[in-house]
Amino acid sequence: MARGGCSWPHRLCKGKMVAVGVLAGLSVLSLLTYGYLSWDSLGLGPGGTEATRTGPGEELGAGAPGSQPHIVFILADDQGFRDVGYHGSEIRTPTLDKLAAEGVKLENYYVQPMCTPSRSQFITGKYQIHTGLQHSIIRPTQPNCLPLDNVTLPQKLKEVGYSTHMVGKWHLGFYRRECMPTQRGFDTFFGSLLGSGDYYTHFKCDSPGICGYDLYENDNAAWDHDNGIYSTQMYTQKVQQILASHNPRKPIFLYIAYQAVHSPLQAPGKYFEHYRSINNINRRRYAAMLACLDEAINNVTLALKKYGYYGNSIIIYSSDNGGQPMAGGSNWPLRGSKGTYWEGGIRAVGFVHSPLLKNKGSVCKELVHITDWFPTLITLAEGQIDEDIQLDGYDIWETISEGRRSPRVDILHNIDPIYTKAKNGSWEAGYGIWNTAIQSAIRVNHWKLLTGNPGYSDWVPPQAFSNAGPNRWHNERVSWSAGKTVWLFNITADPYERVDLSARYPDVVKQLLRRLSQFNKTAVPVRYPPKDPRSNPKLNGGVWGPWFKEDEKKKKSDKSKGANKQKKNKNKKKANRKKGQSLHCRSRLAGG
Ligand SMILES: *[C@@H]1O[C@H](CO)[C@@H](O)[C@H](O)[C@H]1NC(C)=O
Ligand SMILES: *[C@@H]1O[C@H](CO)[C@@H](O)[C@H](O)[C@H]1NC(C)=O
Ligand SMILES: *[C@@H]1O[C@H](CO)[C@@H](O)[C@H](O)[C@H]1NC(C)=O
Ligand SMILES: *[C@@H]1O[C@H](CO)[C@@H](O)[C@H](O)[C@H]1NC(C)=O
Ligand SMILES: *[C@@H]1O[C@H](CO)[C@@H](O)[C@H](O)[C@H]1NC(C)=O
Ligand SMILES: [Ca+2]
Repeated sequence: MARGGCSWPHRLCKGKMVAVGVLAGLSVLSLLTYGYLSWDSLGLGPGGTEATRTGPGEELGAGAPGSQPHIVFILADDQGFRDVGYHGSEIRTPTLDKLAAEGVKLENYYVQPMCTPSRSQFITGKYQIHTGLQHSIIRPTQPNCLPLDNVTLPQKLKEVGYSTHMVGKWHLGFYRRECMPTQRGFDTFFGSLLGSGDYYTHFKCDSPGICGYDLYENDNAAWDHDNGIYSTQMYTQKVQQILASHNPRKPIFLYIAYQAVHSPLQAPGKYFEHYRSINNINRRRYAAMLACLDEAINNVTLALKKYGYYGNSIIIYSSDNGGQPMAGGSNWPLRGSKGTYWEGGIRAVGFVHSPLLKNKGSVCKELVHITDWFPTLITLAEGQIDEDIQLDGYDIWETISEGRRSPRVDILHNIDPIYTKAKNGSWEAGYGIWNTAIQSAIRVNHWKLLTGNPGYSDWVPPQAFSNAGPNRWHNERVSWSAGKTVWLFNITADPYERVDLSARYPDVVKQLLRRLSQFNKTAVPVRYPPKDPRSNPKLNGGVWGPWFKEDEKKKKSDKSKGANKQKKNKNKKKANRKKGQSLHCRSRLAGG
């Protein structure tokens, strides 16, 4: 029990109580109590193991075969907070607006600031400090992937009879076969393994000359199935095929991770129709891409209805991180962008649409995090959460469906021990509790604390996209002394992070630093290996794909003891190199 006795579902571990309790006057305790009561009412008291829940399924005959809901999880890539009609965007998203309006809008919803981190947390229900992926993204040339001993959501859903399908972008590593989506719980996979690529050709150059093809059907390059269609349309067609060929009386989990609206900024001509007047070329292209994505979601919804899934389905829509203003995305009025721990990087567009919701047409302002889908969906699917998986997510179905208080009072946004670029950071600045050179961020009820260098920190208002070229920004620049390494905000009162309260509430700062320090004690080592030249697609038939061959490993281990010794030494050298490289990692804004 590395996590100090803090286990799901009874999450009121001592550390949390202390940390939160001292933050008096925030009605945290009443929130906690309420959250605790709601656990009780679920029959999930201390040590409770009854994972079966009551809820929407019950009215439709819980336990009866066929009552498990179909789960459709749609993840958009790099869609900014303001890049949806109902958040005031100039880009029209009639489908998203309608589905959200008829469902439950999540308006206090958090994800991680980049692709791999959000995807890893969604699929495991765990923070990055508990999977080793706390630094940056998985790069195509790195021998790294979601650790094979971390249990995934599709694996859990398969256990209880779900048919599991993934369409779209994986970005959780592929250096060996065991890392592939089909080995990590999906019956079928159609999509890409990397973080980005051409929307039509599915080629990607990671660096000059290191290029390859990246479209897969299950474990093989999908040359034969590649008809050069724009990926948003191609993935939607695949979803339609899956739905058409599956029996709707059997539960299905469909994870649709669209490539849109991540760069490169490409869209078919017809989607530019309404946006010719947007002068900023990046924003115009982004608008077209988003328009197409919106149409795709409409097509998916129509297919769910046409083939008989809709009545017993839960559609969850989420962005994976904030928008990248340089690539057309907008997070206004939030601060910062993709790749940062400002709200613009992590506060996301999200909603749930389902005939099974009780409070249809409502707005949920309770704290919800991307790790919460794991326990929520497994519980809805009548699956079992093993007591020994230490989850960071909470079952938030009643919060969403019935408007109850969220059981969640805090979010560890991240601790990245490798990213220590804040030059003036120190243990002193962290009251001897925490080294503020480290990039970290944590939320506890209203409070959010950031340390280190949180990343690009301007506000980018809509006018920034108006007439100037992409190089001329009318940002609201931040004026602070460059040496700052601690910030404290009351996010509820100040969601735009304009008033830093760290000097005014040093005791709150200390409490939050202590909480960070507690989380840090449960962290596993960072996995961020140096690139492996064997990853070059040229050595792999022109395809990005698993390059670490099991046979090779076997042959090696079959050799003499002497050979093994040599190998060990080699590994040692590698580990040292890894350390050196990690400290000089590339910008967080790249990729993801
Ligand atoms: C995930 O995998 C990593 C690497 O093997 C391991 O250290 C960690 O304990 C695992 N975490 C969980 C919660 O399974
Ligand atoms: C949606 O379906 C229509 C009608 O079949 C089709 O013309 C359109 O290309 C589809 N759009 C997307 C994005 O899949
Ligand atoms: C976090 O934990 C690691 C050990 O896992 C330790 O080396 C490091 O000093 C800790 N960092 C802080 C800021 O406490
Ligand atoms: C940051 O450190 C430099 C010296 O390394 C110092 O000159 C500067 O005053 C510091 N800034 C702050 C705000 O502490
Ligand atoms: C934080 O903001 C909320 C909402 O405005 C308010 O209720 C709470 O009292 C604030 N906390 C502090 C310490 O100002
Ligand atoms: Ca992303």
